[in-house]
Amino acid sequence: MALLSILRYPDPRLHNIASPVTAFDERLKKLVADMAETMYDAPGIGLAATQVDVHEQVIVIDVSEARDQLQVLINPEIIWSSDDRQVYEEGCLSVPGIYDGVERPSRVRVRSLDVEGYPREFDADGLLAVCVQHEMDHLKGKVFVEYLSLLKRNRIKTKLQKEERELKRDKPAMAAR
Ligand code: QAP
Ligand code: CO
Repeated sequence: MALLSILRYPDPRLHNIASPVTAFDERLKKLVADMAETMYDAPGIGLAATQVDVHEQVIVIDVSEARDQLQVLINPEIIWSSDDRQVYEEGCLSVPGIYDGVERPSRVRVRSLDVEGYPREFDADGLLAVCVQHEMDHLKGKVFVEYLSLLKRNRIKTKLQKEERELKRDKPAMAAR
């Protein structure tokens, strides 16, 4: 297993559209295992392949308290959404340190494949519903900050670009120690 590096907003690769998975092979199993390890290490509750620069429809989620309920969604589709909506304070491993409210349908019905390629269908509400929709947005090239006002999004962009510059500037100094 290996930790993967996570793309940070506003990296343009976060806007790539993911292709469906067609081969349920060892390579897919390794990608899923590495994504799960990366999510647990972060720690996060969800990670889409887009965020680790792999543009295929693969998502890992664990919203459990004990961190022992890994869900793997391959080629997911939302086949029903509720009319009622909820606002949830979202964050994202690709947008570190930023949290803001996003309104989405409260409940969704999801159809997806597991890592072996077998279909599954489930209903999600609460945090799981938020997480599934947030991660599926990543596969379509959408980051949660795109639901916020242009003013907020530009502030977030500027802040993260500044942090990125500082990170890069600190790297050579660390190597020289
Ligand atoms: C998406 O997000 C999500 O800023 C998953 O410094 C978020 O795991 C779904 C994280 C909210 C539903 C509700 C974010 C970790 C993790 C940060 C995450 C950070 C460290 C975010
Ligand atoms: Co995210």
